[in-house]
Formats: sequence, structure tokens, C-alpha cells
Amino acid sequence: MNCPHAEAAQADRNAGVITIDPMVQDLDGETARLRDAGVLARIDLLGVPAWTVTRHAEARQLLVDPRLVKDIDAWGLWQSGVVTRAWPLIGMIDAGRSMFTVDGSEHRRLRTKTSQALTPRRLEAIRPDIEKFTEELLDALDAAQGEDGVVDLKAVFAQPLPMKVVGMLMGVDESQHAMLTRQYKAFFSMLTPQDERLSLLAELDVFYTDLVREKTARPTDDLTSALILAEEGGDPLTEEEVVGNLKAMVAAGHETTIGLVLNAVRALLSHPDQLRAVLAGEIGWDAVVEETLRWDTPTTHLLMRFATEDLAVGDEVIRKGEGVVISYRAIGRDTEQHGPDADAFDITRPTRNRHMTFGHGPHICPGAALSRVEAGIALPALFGRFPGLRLAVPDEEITKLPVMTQNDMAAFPVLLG
Ligand code: STR
Repeated sequence: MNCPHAEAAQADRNAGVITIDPMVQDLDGETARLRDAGVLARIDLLGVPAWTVTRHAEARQLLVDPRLVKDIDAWGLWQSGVVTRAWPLIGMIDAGRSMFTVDGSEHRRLRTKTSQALTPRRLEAIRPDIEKFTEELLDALDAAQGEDGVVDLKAVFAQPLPMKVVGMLMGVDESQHAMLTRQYKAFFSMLTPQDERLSLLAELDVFYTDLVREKTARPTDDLTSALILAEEGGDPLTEEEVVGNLKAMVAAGHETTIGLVLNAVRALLSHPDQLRAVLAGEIGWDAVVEETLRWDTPTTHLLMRFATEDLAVGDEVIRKGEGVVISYRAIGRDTEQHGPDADAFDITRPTRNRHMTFGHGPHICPGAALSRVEAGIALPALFGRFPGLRLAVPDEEITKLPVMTQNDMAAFPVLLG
């Protein structure tokens, strides 16, 4: 580029680009910078440029716009070979054919059975199982206290609970839960070398394919078997599609609910007046769950959608082939949606149920009701058993994991009281 105007324009553009920190050293600062950059912000994801949407209203529009699709083949940088499987975030997008990666009528075909299995009414049937898992893990917490009384609420409680629930739902044997937990931890961490990430994804594909074949031969009453079985006169999913849905369910069901439970506990412990009001029954646990989802969403950034034609949003234009991220943390802190104190945690906030953390439109989280049931059981049970629960370290010492898309803590050391 030797034209000075073009150079200046390029510099301007670079100046407006926000580099997303893979080490997550200042999540709130980064979220504020994204919001300040406008409705649409230009971001850099490990060297790859993308747009991100930082506002509730505009995200809501874009999430129902059929000109934005999940198909990676619509991405200019993928078509041209600039982005390849060597990019550390590729597993967040190129995740196989499933309800997570397909749109339109094919998407409905891939998703219907799963969403039907996860309605609030259907979930009532597994409530007793979730309660039982919760009680067992509370016993385990009690038993895991060290000499100093410290126990990691993440490792012993918040992490195993969602894995047990999604494992039961999908028919994944308990003996595999530790392996899956380890693999997903490595998958999401930016410290994992990319060749290792690609080989663990390949291993997971083998694991899930074997499971689907086993369920094909001997169907049981889990959702994996239901996904395999064709409806009468229906159009059955292919093996690849069942595998895709199964891995999306296990990854999503496991990872995000850990964050929801831990972030809620953390918010309550650092807002003791609000904890007191909840324990006194003045306000429901549902308020805690919704406000946590808004204020400290488990999903910081959701990758990615691609424009199939030029799209005008506010005073910017997303060009055909460009990638769009949805920045749920920024969206949860939108002052236009939640008021000037959007950065404050407040379970009495009138807009607490009007967050968009589960997304919107055709891809809206099919597990939303399940995560609400899980957190709605886990939180009261935890504080009921250990009313004196408190952090074992100052709140500032809780560190985030180096994960770009998810809002994950390394550990959550507590004293049970
Ligand atoms: C992880 C890798 C994989 O094998 C399959 C999927 C598909 C579903 C994705 C998941 C991913 C990452 C976490 C996601 C989940 C859907 C919901 C969850 C994005 C890419 C969220 O964090 C909201």
C-alpha cells in the first residue's frame, strides 16, 4: 500500500481494532473498551479480524437475520485459506455438522428432537436425579476439605455436577466423565498447543462415534438413542449429525453451567446483603440465576457467524464474507437495555430477566431450561448445607483461565463455614 490516504485509512482501522486478550487479564476493562468502540466493534482474535456486536438491540436483530449464517464455508478468510485448522479458535467454529453449525430448514431438522427433550415439562422427570447428584457432591465437598478447611468448589462441586447431568441425559458412562472434563479443559485453554488441541478433538470424535455406534446397536432411553432412532416416516439424522449434536450437547452442557453456578456463588459472596435477602426468602433463587447470567455470563464471546451479503448495522457495513462474533458479556452490560448501573450486580433489578445470555432466534440455547433447573437446585442446596460458606482467598485472587470465549475461573477455593 503506497497511497498515503490508504495507509492513513489502514492505520485508522488498526487503531480502532480491539485485540482480545487470550490470557484474560482484564475482562471488565476489555468489555468496557468493546462497548466504548460502538454497536459494532472491530476485534482481533489471535491475528484474525472479525466484527463483534456489543449491544442488546442490534444483537437481537442480527440473531434473526437469515443473511448471517453459521456455515464456515461462507467465511472469506476461510475460503482464501488465511484461516486454517492451525488457528487456535478453529474448534469453536469448525465443529462438524450439527444443530450448532447449520441454519434454515436443515437446522430445524437437526435440532427439533433435542429441544423437545429439554422443555421445562420434560425436565421435571430428571429433577430428582439432579437433586441426588447435588446431595452426593455436597457430601464429597464436606469430605474434601483439607487440613486448613479449604476446598475447591469448582473441582469438587460445580464441575462434576453438570457433567453428571449431561452424561445421564446423553448416555455417557460415569467412567468417562473425568476424561471428558480433562479434554474440554485442554480444548478451551489458550495455553494448549494447537496440534494437541487438534489431536484431542480427533480423539473425542472417535469416542463419540463409538458411543453412537454402540447406541445404534443397543438403543437405551437416553437422548443419544432418541437422536438415532428415526421417527415413523421421518428423516433420520446421519451418524455424523448425531455425533455432532452429541458433542455439542456435552461440550455446551458441561462447560457453561460450571460458570453459571460458580459466578452466582461468587457474586453472592461479594454482595452479602443480597445473599442475606435470598437466604431470608425475601427474593427467589431465580433472581440470582438470571442476574448472574446477565452480569457475569458464562459465554463471553460466541464465535461465529458469516455475512452472505453486505449488511448495514448502525453506521457500519459488515461486508459479505466477514465474520461476526456476539459478545454476550458486553451485551449483558448494555446500559440502554439495563440502565446506567448495568455494571452492578443487583438481583432486584427490574430488567434482570430481560438479558440475552442464551442468545435469540433459531439458535437460542436449547439447554436454557436445563441450566436453570441445575443452578436452581445446586445454589439453594449448597447454601442450605453450608450457610457459612465463604471464599478462602480475597476475591481479587480468583484468577480467570486463559480461555477467550468462555468465562472460566481456574479454581474457587472456599471454606465451608
Ligand atoms: C466445542 C467443541 C465441540 O466439539 C462442539 C461444540 C459445539 C457447541 C459449542 C461448543 C463447541 C463450545 C461451547 C459452546 C457450544 C454451544 C454453546 C456453548 C459455544 C464449539 C457456549 O459457550 C454458549
